[in-house]
Amino acid sequence: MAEMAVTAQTKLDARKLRADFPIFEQEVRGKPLAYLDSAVSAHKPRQVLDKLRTFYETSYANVHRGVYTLSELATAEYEGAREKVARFINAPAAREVIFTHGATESINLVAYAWGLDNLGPGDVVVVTELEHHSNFVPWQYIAKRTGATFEAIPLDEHGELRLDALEDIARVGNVKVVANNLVSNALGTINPVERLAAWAHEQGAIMVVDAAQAAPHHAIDVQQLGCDFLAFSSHKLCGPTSVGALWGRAGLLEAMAPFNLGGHMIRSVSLEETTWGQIPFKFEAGTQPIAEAVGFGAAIDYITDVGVDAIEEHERELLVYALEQLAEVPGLTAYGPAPERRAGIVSFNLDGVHPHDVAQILDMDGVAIRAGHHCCQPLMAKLGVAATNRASFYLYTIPEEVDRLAEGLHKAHKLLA
Ligand code: 7TS
Repeated sequence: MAEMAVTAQTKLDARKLRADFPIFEQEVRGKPLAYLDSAVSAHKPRQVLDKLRTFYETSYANVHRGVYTLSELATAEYEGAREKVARFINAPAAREVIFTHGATESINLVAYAWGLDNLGPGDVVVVTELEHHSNFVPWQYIAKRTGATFEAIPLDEHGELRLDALEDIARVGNVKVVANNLVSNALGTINPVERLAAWAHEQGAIMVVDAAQAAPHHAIDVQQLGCDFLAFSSHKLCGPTSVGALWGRAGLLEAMAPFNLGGHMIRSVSLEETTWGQIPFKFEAGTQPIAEAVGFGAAIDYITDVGVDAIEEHERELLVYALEQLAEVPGLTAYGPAPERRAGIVSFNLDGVHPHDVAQILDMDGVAIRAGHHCCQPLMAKLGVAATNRASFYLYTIPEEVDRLAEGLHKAHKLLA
């Protein structure tokens, strides 16, 4: 096993944190699990699992409905989780945080509820070539539905946005919305969202930030970013699936039509007319993922205790180490910007070997990585590939797992290239 400085300066003790995660107690194909796919979803610590169980066992009821004690307890837990989300992203007010089923639903909410009423012919919707499909397809679709023009900021050869293209884009029409991820799931690029938000506002546009890949690994401050909406999921930051958040400026949310219609989001309903409730409830129709939201709050507590800055630093050290190790694998091409410009994600291809074959060879040794287009087909087209392999790190990733990745890649090269 190679010697390296990864553990020496790290403020976070990944080996110790790992003990919080029951998943690592099992072996895969007779080997300890090396889980290098946290960008797709992160594992759950006991603290979150215990919280879910305790909530169901002691405080569970539907929220905002009963006047009985149990419902009040559940409501307090649910609203407490909303406050945790708000603090986590430095939102000015908790009522600006809407619980959704995840980043995808959060972005669809904005694209439909804001987009259908605010876009039309002559308007321009701007995304980037680096978006996950969930921040690309809804905008492309709503642009088509409304007659707006759809533009994508291109990438340079390092996987960075080409901001010099903005002038040309501004000449296409009235820029009304700019949508970008803060961290790319495919390359790890940390995008210049603050600059894009300033540019969007100069154009009279809103700035929508997909923080699905940023929130687990990179401190977020919506006020500093200067954005208007921000979306992320719980499951990528050690929380339960099926819950996420949308933050939006109160003024915008109040002016928007609802997205889902039904129970709990109304003020009054009659045969003639229905009026909407206050935010955030206007956007939370039906029974919410209540326990999941409470678990989301527990996950935020967990990663806040560890420290998001410490997580980012830990991942960067692993990234630098991984890039060194991967550079020694014959025929390997790695994509993405310099380590200081990205999160703990490495995308690469082995010359002449299909990414799925690489991932299968690694799996034989208990190493889990992702292979595919990562829901970023426009980016794959730009890179001139159909798919890549992707390894991604989190707070529980240890350098030995990177060593096992590198060993597996040497093996894949020998067997298949
Ligand atoms: N945006 C980004 C940048 C993402 O990475 C993902 C999921 C999403 C949005 C959607 O999040 P969801 O929780 O609503 O599904 N990312 C990935 C991935 O990297 N590989 O598969 C899904």
